[in-house]
Amino acid sequence: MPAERTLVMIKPDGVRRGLVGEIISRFEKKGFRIVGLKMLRMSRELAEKFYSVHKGKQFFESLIEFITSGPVVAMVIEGDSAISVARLMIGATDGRQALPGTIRGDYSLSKTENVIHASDSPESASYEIGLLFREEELVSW
Ligand code: FUP
Repeated sequence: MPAERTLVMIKPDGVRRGLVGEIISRFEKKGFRIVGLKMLRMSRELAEKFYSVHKGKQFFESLIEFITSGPVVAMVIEGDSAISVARLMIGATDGRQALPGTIRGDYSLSKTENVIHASDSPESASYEIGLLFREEELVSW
């Protein structure tokens, strides 16, 4: 399996709670290579694009409000099966159901404030990376 890239993003609750270092560390220790990293505060426009697949759903508005409520830390990680492995590491969407040992399982009790995002397919990975990073901000090493 060739190296793959995926987008991981620590949400505003994770930043507020001081979990940035801990979460980055988990991906590094797993063996992924960080090839892009930034802190930003999402605008409403960017957030609506980022979550466009959820437009029209009943939780869309609260999701946009939450994700724009403070800074996020976005990173692109690279490694074998990065997309599926990162999804395993973050755990189920609802922190109450996410298994202990996963990031959400260890740090969240909520379905909205669930600490972290990771792309769920090759298509969403390339869409989300493209929204948050310019080509020259990604470093191959
Ligand atoms: P995930 O891929 O696990 O982040 O989950 P989804 O793509 O299904 O949902 C994206 C985000 O929408 C979740 F991280 C949290 C939010 N959400 C809710 O707030 N309520 C819901 O019922 C479902 C999702």
